[in-house]
Amino acid sequence: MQWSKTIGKTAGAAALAAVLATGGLASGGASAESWDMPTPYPDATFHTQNIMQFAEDVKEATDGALEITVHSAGSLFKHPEIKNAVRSRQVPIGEFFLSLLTNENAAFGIDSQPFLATTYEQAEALWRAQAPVVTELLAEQDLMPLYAVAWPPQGLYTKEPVETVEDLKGIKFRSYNAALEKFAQLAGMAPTQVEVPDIPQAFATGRVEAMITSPSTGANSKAWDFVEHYYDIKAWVPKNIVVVNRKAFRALDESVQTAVLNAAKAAESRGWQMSQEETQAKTDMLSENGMEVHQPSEALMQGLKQIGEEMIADWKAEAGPAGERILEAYQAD
Ligand code: PCA
Repeated sequence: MQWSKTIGKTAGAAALAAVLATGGLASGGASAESWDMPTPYPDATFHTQNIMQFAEDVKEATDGALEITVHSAGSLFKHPEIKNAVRSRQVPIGEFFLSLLTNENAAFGIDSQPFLATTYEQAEALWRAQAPVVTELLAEQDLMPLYAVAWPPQGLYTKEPVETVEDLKGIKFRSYNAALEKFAQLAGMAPTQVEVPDIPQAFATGRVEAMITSPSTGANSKAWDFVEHYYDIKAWVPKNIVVVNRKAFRALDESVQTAVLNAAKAAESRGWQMSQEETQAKTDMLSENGMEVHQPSEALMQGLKQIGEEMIADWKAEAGPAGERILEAYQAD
C-alpha cells in the first residue's frame, strides 16, 4: 500500500521506472511473465481489492508463471489513457469505467443511461445483453474483455436539501463521464470532470459542490467532510471492465491462458457479490458519519426521470443498430 501511495505522488516517467524496477525484483524465475496492470481507483475500492485477489489467484493457479502487479488510483496511467495503453501494448491488461468509451460507440455507455437498469438484477440482464456487442467492438481494437463488475446504484450528494430538480439549478457538479455531464446540464447544473482520487480536493477547493456516485465512492471519499445530504435515487448501475490485449494474451502458454480466464470468471461473480454487499454497508457509513440519508421525493424522481427519458431517446438515435441489438436482448431477457 505504501509503495502505491508513493508512486501516486511521483511524476509519470519516474513512476514507470520505479515500477519496472520493483517488478523486476519481484518476479522470481526467468520464465515467469510479469504484467503491469493500471487501474483508476484507489486501493480501498472494492473493485481494486477484487483485482488484487484476481492477481493472487492467477499467480497461485500458474505457480508464479504469471504475476500481475496492480497499479491503482491512476498511478501508472491516468484513467482516460488506460484503454489506449492496453490497446497499444504499453501494458497487457487494465481496468477502466466501461462507459468512458461512449465517445467511440454509444453501445459502451448504455449502463450509464438514467433509470434504464437500476437494480442488480436489471444490471446483470443489461450486461448479458451488452457483453456480446462490447466484445465485438473491443475485438476490432484487438482487446478482449476478461470481466465486468457493477458499482452500487448511483445516488445524489448535496450540501443543501433537494426537493425538486429546480433545487439543483446552478450547482457546481462533479461528473465522471459524458452521460453524467449531460444529465447534470439538463438538470441545470454546471458539470466538471473529476477523477475519484481527486474528489476530496475538488470539494475542499470549491470546484464542485455536489455529485452523483455510489455509496462506495461517497464513503471512501469521506463525503461527510463536504456534503450533508445523500439521496438514494438509484439512477443507474454502471460497470468497470477489465480488458486484456489479445496479442499479449495469446503469447501466454495455454495453461496460463486458462488460469487467467478461470480467475476472471471467479472475479466477476465475486465482484458483483462484493458490490451488493457494499451498497447497504457504505450507505450506513454515510449516516454513521453524520450525513442525512434520504429517500428522494416523488417530485425529484419525476423530474430526474423526465431527463432520463430525453437522454435515452438521444442515446437510441446515436447508438443505432448496435444499440437496438442491446435493447432488444435486454427486453427479451
Ligand atoms: N464510482 C466511480 C464510478 C461510479 C462510482 O460509483 C466514480 O465516482 O467515478
